Amino acid sequence: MKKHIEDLAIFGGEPMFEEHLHVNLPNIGDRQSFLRRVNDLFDRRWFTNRGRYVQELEQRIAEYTGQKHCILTCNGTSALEITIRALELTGEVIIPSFTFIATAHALQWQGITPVFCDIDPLTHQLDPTQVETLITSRTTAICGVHLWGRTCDVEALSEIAERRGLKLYFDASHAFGCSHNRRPIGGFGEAEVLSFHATKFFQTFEGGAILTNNNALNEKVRLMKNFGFAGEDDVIYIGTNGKMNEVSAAMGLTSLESIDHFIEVNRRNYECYRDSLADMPGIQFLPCDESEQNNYQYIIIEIDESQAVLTRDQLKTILKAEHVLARSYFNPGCHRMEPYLTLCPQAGLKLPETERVCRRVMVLPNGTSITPSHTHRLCELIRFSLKNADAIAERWPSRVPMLAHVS
Ligand code: T4K
Repeated sequence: MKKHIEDLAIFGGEPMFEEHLHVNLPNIGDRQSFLRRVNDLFDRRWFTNRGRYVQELEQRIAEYTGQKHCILTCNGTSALEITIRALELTGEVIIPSFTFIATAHALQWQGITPVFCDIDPLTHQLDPTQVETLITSRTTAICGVHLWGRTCDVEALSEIAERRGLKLYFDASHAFGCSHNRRPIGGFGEAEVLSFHATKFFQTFEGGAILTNNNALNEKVRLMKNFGFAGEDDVIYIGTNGKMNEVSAAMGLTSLESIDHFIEVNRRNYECYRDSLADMPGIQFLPCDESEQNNYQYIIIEIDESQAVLTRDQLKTILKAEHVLARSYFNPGCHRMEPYLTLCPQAGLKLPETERVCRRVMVLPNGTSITPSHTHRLCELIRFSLKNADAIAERWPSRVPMLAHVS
C-alpha cells in the first residue's frame, strides 16, 4: 500500500497493479463449451443466415427475459437503427445526451434529429419533466436509456408518450438481466434494444438484440435485418445486413450458461466498492436498487470537486499510472460531439445536470477478471488519494509531464 505521496506512480513510485485493470474485460464462461460449439459449426458448415445457434439463443433470451420475441443482430447499434426504421420514425426524437454516442448516431444516420434532454442528477436517467418541454410538432418518439442498468422512469415516459401520441422505445444496452418495478427489462415501450458487445457482462464478441411483444414489429424487424427478404427472391422492405453470425451466437449460448456466475461476481465486487466508497467524503456512489434484479456491471462514482480537492480527471490520471484504466463514460455528452456540436452549439445551456455529471463521473473496473483483492486495494488507493488531495494537488503542475511515460 502507498504510505507517502511519493509512492504514487505519478510521482515515480511502483504501479500498484502489475496487470492493467480494465473497466470491463470480457467475461468468457466455459471455454471448452464454446470450442465444442465452434467445432460443431465447422462440421456442419453453417455459419450465418437462419443458423441453429442464433435460433436457439433467440429462444433462450426470450425465455430469460420473459418476452415474446427476441431478434438477434450483429451489434446494438444496428439493433437501434433497425428499430428506428421499423417504427417509421421521422423528424425529431428526444433522447438523453448522457449516453453512448450510438443512441444519437442511430437516429442521425437516418436523417432524424436527436433532441438532447437533461438527466436527473441523482439517477443519471432521462428527466421526464424536461422531456415534456422539448416536444414539438416534429417529435415522433422518445428514447429512454436504462443507463448503467439502473432503469429510467418508464411510467412517466410511457404516460407522456401516450398522451402526446409519440412512440416510445428503450436503449437497454446496459440492462440485460435487470428489472424495473419487478418486471424484466425487455417488455417496456414498443421495443427494447440490448448490446452484447465484448465489454458487456453478457457478450457475444459483437452482438445485440431487439426485444418486443409486438407481433407485427417482430416480423418487420426480422425481415429488415435480412435485407428485407420475405422469400427467396422477394424483397418487401428496405433492409440491411444486421444478422448475428453463428460464432457470436455460440459465444452467447456459452455466456448464458454462466450468466448467474457473472452476475454473482459483479455483485460481490459491487458490494465491496459500495461498502468502501459509499461513505467516503468527496465521492458519491451510485447505488443499485436492491429490490430489483441487477446485473451490477457498472460501478459508478462521482467525484465532488468541492469536497475532494482533486478533480475527476486528476484522480483518473493517478489511477491510470497505477494501471487502473477507469473511464469517464459518457463525457462530454453527445451534444458536445460532432455533428451535434456544430448543428447545435448552444445545446449545453439546456443540459446543466448532464454537463455537471460529465465533469464528475467515473466508471471503475468490474467483471470476472476483478478479484476482491483488486477492489480492496483500488478502494484503498482512492481513499489515500483523496486523503492526500491537498499535497497531491500542490505537486501536480510540475509533475504532470512525466505521465507520458506511465500510460
Ligand atoms: N447504447 C449504449 C448505451 C451503449 O453503451 C452502447 C455500447 C451502444 C448503444 C451500442 O452498442 P454496440 O453497437 O457497441 O453493441 C465501448 C463499447 O465499444 C460499446 O459497445 C459500449 N456501449 C461502450 C460503453 O463502451 P469504448 O470505445 O469505450 O471501448 P474500448 O475499446 O475503449 O474498450 C473499453 C475497455 O474494455 C478498455 O479498457 C479495453 C477493454 N476491452 C475492450 C475490448 C473491445 C477489452 O478488455 N477487451 C476487448 O475485447 O466503447
